[in-house]
Amino acid sequence: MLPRGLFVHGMRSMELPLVALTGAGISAESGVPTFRGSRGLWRDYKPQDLATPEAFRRDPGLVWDWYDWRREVIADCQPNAAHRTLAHIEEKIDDFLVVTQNVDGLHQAAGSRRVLELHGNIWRLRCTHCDYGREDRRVPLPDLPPHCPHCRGLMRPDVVWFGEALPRAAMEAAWSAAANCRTMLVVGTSAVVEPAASLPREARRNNARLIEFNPARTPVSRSADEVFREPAGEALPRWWARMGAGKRR
Ligand code: BJW
Ligand code: ZN
Repeated sequence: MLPRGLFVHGMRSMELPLVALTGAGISAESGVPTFRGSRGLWRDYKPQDLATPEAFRRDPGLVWDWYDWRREVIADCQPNAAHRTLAHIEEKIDDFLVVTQNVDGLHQAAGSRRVLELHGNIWRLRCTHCDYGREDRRVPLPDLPPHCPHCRGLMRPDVVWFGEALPRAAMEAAWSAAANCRTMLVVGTSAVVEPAASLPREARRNNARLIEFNPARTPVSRSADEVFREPAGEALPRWWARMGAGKRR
């Protein structure tokens, strides 16, 4: 969802001092499972069985069981120090923007308001028939799979599956932010899923500084100006404290 007050086209000429691109790793310390890696969701579940429109058409009950379980996991999670640091940065730096691939809503729970959600939000449901959508935070959902109150069509999680287009306004705003920022923080993403993975490249192409926070190496690492090989909940607050103290390197 595009945050109120964010003008997509107006941003083209506006230089943004700082933008953060976040992925599942930023929520790992909150207890939200990541996708890839030895303990990621894709170790036990196949993306093609659960995170594609074909999988949903084939077996909506199976897909909903998985999302209902993930909603229950996320419902017990709280934002961590990394989410809170980004919310704090928003209070201090004009036009600071979080571009997230996450669907968990933890940035907003931490207090961030300028958040672009590229892959949707797990707390929203939308009808596959009439496009009616609503937020629903009940866990577990009472009737699975849920049906639309207006047309009785099948409701789906309002997230972006493989092979689906990203929400256009959010992607345009994210692209513009990448092209116009001076520094991009790349936090907790394996940076392999397109088109989000192209955002740091676009920032770099436009001479932005890239600062990566990730315990593991990623495709971003080779072009990053600074890398913190640590959990984001530890490194990001420390980095920000250093910035706040005016100790820029
Ligand atoms: C820590 C940490 C700590 C751990 N602190 N860090 C070009 C080339 C090749 C392929 C494609 C291409 N263009 C499109 C594609 C296909 C596909 C794609 O990219 N595939 C690749 C995987 C090969 N992309 C798509 O299909 C996209 N759609 C699209 O392009 O459509 C085109 C189109 C246009 C017009 C009409 C129609 C179509 C859609 C992609 C949707 C991705 N969806 C998912 C599921 C969302 C819903 C849900 O949650 O269920 O999004 S998949 C999953 O991956 C999820 C994530 O947002 C996304 C990215 O993962 P992320 O966030 O990076 O997590 P991980 O787990 O990969 O990494 C975690 C990182 O954290 C690791 O690096 C750890 O080290 C680190 N970490 N602890 C900091 N404490
Ligand atoms: Zn409907």
